[in-house]
Amino acid sequence: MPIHSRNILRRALNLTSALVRPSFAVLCVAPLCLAPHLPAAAQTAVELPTVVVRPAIPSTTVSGLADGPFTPADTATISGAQAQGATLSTSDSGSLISRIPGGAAWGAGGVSSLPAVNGMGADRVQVSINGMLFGLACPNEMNPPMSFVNPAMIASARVYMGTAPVSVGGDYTGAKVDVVVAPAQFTPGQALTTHGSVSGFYRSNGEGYGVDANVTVSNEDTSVTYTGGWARANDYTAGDGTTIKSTMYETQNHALSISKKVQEQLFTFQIGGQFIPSEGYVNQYMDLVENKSIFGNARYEGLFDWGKLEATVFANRVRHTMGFIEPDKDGDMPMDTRSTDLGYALKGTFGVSAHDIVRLGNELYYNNLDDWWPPVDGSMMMGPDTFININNGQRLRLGTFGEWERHIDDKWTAVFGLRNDIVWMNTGDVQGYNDMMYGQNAALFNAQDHARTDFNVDASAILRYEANASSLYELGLARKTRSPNFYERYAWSTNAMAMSMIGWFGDGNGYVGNLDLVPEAAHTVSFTATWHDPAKKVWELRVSPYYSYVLDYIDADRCALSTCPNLPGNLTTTNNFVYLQFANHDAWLYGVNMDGKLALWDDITYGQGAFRGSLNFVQGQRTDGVNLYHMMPLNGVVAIDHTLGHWSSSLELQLVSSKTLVSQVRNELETSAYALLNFRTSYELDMVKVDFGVDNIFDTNYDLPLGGANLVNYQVTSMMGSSAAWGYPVAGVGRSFNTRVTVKF
Ligand SMILES: [Cu+2]
Repeated sequence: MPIHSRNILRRALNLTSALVRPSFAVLCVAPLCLAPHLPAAAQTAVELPTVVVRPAIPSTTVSGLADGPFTPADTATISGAQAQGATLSTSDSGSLISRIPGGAAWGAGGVSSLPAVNGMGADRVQVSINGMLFGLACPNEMNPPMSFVNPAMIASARVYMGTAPVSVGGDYTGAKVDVVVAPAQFTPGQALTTHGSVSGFYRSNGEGYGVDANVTVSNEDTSVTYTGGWARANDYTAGDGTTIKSTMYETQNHALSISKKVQEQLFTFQIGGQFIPSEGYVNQYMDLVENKSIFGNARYEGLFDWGKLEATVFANRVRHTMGFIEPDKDGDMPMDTRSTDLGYALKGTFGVSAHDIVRLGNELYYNNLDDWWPPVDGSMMMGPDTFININNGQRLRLGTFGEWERHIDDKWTAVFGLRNDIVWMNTGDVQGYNDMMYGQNAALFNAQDHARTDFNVDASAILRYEANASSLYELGLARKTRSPNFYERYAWSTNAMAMSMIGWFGDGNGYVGNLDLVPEAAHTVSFTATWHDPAKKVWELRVSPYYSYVLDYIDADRCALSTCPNLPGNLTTTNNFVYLQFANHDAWLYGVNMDGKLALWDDITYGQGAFRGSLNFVQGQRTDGVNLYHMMPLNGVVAIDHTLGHWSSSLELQLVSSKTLVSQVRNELETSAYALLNFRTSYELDMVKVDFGVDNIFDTNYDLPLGGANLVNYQVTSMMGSSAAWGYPVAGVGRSFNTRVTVKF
C-alpha cells in the first residue's frame, strides 16, 4: 500500500477513536466531521439551537477509509448536540428524522414515531443502533428501533438516502439511519479522568419531565461510558384545549459501553436495556402496557497494512405486552410478543491504490418472533384458547456486497457497488381463540407451506463532480430491495377484531397478510447539487431531486377474501374504517428537498445571526392511480439563529401545506395547512447550561398530516357499547413552555 494511503489510515483510526476531551469545537477535517462521534453531553458547548444538516464535505484525497462508507452529498447528519438540543421539545428519537431534508415521522406513541424519508416510511427505513438491528416485535410496530434510545443518548445519527452505497446496508428501500450511542472517548495520559453531565427537563404541555445522564471514565487507551435517561408525560393538549387521549408515556433507556484501544485496534463492548411501563396510542386500538429489552453488542475496528477491518456481533431480546390503559381505554385483552435478534457484520476496506478503495462485506441477521394473545376470562369470543398470531416466526438474512470507490482525479469520484441479500422466512402453525370463529382461517393457513426464500439483488452507482471549492454535483442510481415483514406475509386471520389489531399505519383499519407477497424493489435516481462560499461560513444551498420506481411496492387492497368482514360494502366504503390485505403494486415516488443557510450579520455587539431554511416536496402513487399512504405534504422551515456570547437563540417558523392526495384504499384522512412558530434560547456559563423554549407560540390548533386517525377522543355508540368514530385526524401538540437545566462535571 502506498505510504500516503497508509498515513490516511493511521489518521483515520486516531481521529475516530482517540478524541481528546477538551477540544469540543466541531472538528471538521475533510471528509470527517468529528462532532457526531463525541458523546452527546460533551457537545453541549457547541450546541446549535436546532438541527442543521451538514452536507458531506468533499475531499480530493482518498477519503473513504477515514469515515466508514462513502458519504453521498444528500446524506443528512444529526449531531449529538442537535439530538440533545431536541430533547428540550421531545423525548421521541424517531421524530428527529422529521428535521432532516425529506424527513417526516409517522405519529404513534409519545416515544415511538416511525421515521419516514422521501415518502418511504416504517420498515422502508432501516435503523441500526451501534450496528444492531431490531426486528418486528409488535403487530403495531409500537417498539420501533429508535424507541430504544432517548434523544440525549444519541452521539450521532446519519441518514443515508435511497441511492446510498450498498455497503450501508440491505433490505430497505427508503433510507438507512445509523445511530451511534456512547462511542469511545479517550483522554491523554494514563491517569483516569471522569466527566459527564446530568440534565433535567420540564415541558408544560402534558407535564412532561425527565432526566438524562452520562458519565465517562477514560484515559489514553480505555473508555467506559454510561448513558441513559428517563422520561414521562401525561396526555398532551391540542391548540383548541382538547386533551388528546392516550398520548401519555413513560420510558427509560440505558447503555453501558467499554472500549479499549490496543495500538491500532479498537475493541468495544456494550450492554443496555429498556423499560417502558406504559405508553398510550391514540391511533391504535391497543396501548403498550409493558416493553422490556436487553441487548449486547461487541465491535472491533483494526488497521492493517492492507486497510481496515470492522466487525460487529449483537443480540437483542424484546418482551412486549399490549393491553388498555385506563381511563381512556378499558377492558381486558392481553397481547404478548417476544422477539430475539442476533447478527454479525464484517466489513473489510482495502486501499488498493492511491485512487481506489474496495469494500467487501458480509452480514447475517436473524429475527425470531412469537406473537400470542392469551384467552380473556369469561369471553365467548376471545377464548377459551390462546390466539397464536405468529408462531415461532423466523427471518434470516445473509447479505454480501462488493463496492469500488474510484477517485478518478481532483474533480471526479465514482462509487459502484453490488449486493445480494438472501432472506429466508418461515413460521409455524397457528390457532385462534376458538374453532368456531377462527378455525376455518387457521386450517387454511396451516395447510399451506410458510417457508419463503427471497434472493434480492441491490446495486448502486454514484458519480460525484466537484467543480471547484464552492460547488459539487452528484448523480446517484440505485436498486434497493426489501423483503416483506412477518405480518405482511403471515398475519392470517380475517376476523374483524383480529385484523384491527394488525397495522403500524395508525389508520384504524384492519389488515391481513398475504403469503403470495414478493419483495419490493425501488429503482431510484437522485441528483444533488450543493453550492457554498469556499469556507462554508457565509452561505450554503443544497438541492436534491429524486425519482423512484418501485416494482411490487408492498401496499394493500380492500380485503375481498370470502371470509373478510363487511362484504360487499368493505370493497366500496369511502367514509369508514375498512379491512385490507397486503398486496404488491408497482408505484412511483418523486420529490425534491432543498436546504440552505445564509449568514446575516457578524458583529461584536450584536453577535452572529444566520438565516436557515428548508423545503421538502414528495408525491407517490401506484400505477393503478391509488395514492400512496402517508405522503408528507409540501413543508418547510424558515428560521433565524443567533449567538451572542453565552447566549444562543432561534426563532423558527414551520410551514406545512394541506394534505389532499390521500390513499383511497385506506380512506386516509385529509389534513389542513398550518404554520407553527417556535422559539428557544439557551445560556451557558462554565458547567451549567439553561435552555428555555416555547413551541407553538400561538397555540395553533392543527392536525398531524402523518398522525393517522384519532381512535380514542371521538366515539360512536355501537354493538360493543362504543367504538371509534371515523373521520378524525390526530391533533398536534398545542403551546408548550419547555425548560432544561444541564450540569456538566
Ligand atoms: Cu404492541
